[in-house]
Amino acid sequence: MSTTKLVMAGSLLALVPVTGFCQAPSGKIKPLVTNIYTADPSAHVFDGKIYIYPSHDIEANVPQDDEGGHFNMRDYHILSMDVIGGKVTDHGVALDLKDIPWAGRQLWAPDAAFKNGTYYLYFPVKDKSDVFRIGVATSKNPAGPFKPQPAPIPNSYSIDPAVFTDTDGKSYMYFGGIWGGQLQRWHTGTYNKSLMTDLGKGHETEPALSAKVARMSDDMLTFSESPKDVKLIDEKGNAILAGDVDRRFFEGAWMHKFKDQYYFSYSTGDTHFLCYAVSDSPYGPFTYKGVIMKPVTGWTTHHSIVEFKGKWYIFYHDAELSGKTHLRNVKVRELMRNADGSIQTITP
Ligand code: FUB
Repeated sequence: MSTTKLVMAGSLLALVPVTGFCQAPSGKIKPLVTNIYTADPSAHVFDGKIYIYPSHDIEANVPQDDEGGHFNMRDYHILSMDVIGGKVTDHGVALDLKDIPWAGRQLWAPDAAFKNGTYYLYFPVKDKSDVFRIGVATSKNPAGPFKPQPAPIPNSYSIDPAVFTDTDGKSYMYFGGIWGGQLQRWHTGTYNKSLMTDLGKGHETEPALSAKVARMSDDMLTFSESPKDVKLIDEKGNAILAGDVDRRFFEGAWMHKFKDQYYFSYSTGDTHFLCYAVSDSPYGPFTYKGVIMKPVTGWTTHHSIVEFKGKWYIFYHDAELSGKTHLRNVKVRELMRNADGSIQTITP
């Protein structure tokens, strides 16, 4: 089947059961779905099932550039499965760009949360001025359809929201991404369009730009505080520097808690690692600990980590199906830890 047919089929189908084994007899990890291209999987356990909130990659024929113009996605499909390795269901379109009144283009990596009997879908999209903001949409069903709020979350900017609810019930949004994710443009507090990638030449020995964290209000629709820096430090307590490109934050934040420790994980973007850092507070500072996953096929790397039935899993993507950076496919594999809680590095 050609690429075009694959994508068209995906956009027309709803509630599609898809063969969902994740590991071939050879040991090779297989894409979770092949009827559509998917990326940036945020996985959660809701109602005893795994729900995956991915980006829905499409061929929009936009030339590749450093701002990620070729990632020109227009809707979200939610996937679910009862067991890891079981059948994967594609629930069809859960939210469409055309139904978000303030949106311009590019629906990027989403996340979801559940509170007060409501499911929340958080999504980054450029507004009509081409500035990334983060929106929220609600549903009574984890698979949607989701109804968007009329405006973006006030004080939100940049991309890749990841919402973590702590064991005490407090929820936090981690977000941000440099280069095409525009985080650097907010460095001074107001939007400065001239900063294209990061802080630029001459800033390599300064602390790297940080992801942001903000506690969510009880209704999960706004921030209850101004976003703060997610500080990354090395084992000596020094800030990770902008020039330390194998360790500095780029995009794709995720948070999980293991044995009372907060694990902040992220992508290093142009060096293509998934890394993690640990703290005893959800606000950090987080001490860099190592690489979770070495580079995958394709430019971007993006993940989530979730516990399900007593095991930990990492959901991630690569570009195995298409061989093209902007047409990705999500995968899952078990995440292994050492006795001290450190994460074993995966070579995909
Ligand atoms: O999918 C578009 C962007 O690519 C995401 O927002 C980033 O994390 C990267 O995966």
